[in-house]
Amino acid sequence: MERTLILIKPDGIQRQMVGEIISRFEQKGLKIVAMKFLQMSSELAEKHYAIHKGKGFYDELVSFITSGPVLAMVLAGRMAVKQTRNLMGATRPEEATPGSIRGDHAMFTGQNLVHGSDSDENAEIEIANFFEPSEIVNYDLATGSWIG
Ligand code: DAT
Ligand code: MG
Repeated sequence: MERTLILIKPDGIQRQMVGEIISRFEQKGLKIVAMKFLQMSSELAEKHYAIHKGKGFYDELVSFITSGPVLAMVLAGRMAVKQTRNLMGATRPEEATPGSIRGDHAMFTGQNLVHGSDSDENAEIEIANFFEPSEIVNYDLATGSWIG
């Protein structure tokens, strides 16, 4: 069972799309194991986006993610990183497939509604930036015993 860190970014909160975005992940079958509504500090944003430091859009990225509250969550499930990235759609909304979150609802790369970890290794690092181990809840869904 893999885990991933998902953020509903400030544009998702401002556009009141929290329910819409979470429901897509739930309907797919991902399990919510942690959730936190917070205003990210610049320190946390710099840590979270450390891999992008030095890129042209880095300052914009940090400033946008700290511009308002975000919803952070840990989702668990089989191949959680890949499954959530498929549901999110491509980074650039004009390349995101219709049916995906970004494909259906985003117009700009800088405001693409949602963050999702891009590898199991990065997921564990990103999860640790936002959650203490004690804030992650271990429980079973009825569907968890399905074979797949
Ligand atoms: P993703 O969010 O799909 O993992 P990423 O990790 O490459 O994409 O980049 C992180 C975020 O940075 C992305 O969601 C939006 C922003 N971004 C990426 N490339 C950009 C660009 N060329 N111009 C402006 N913002 C960009
Ligand atoms: Mg990324």
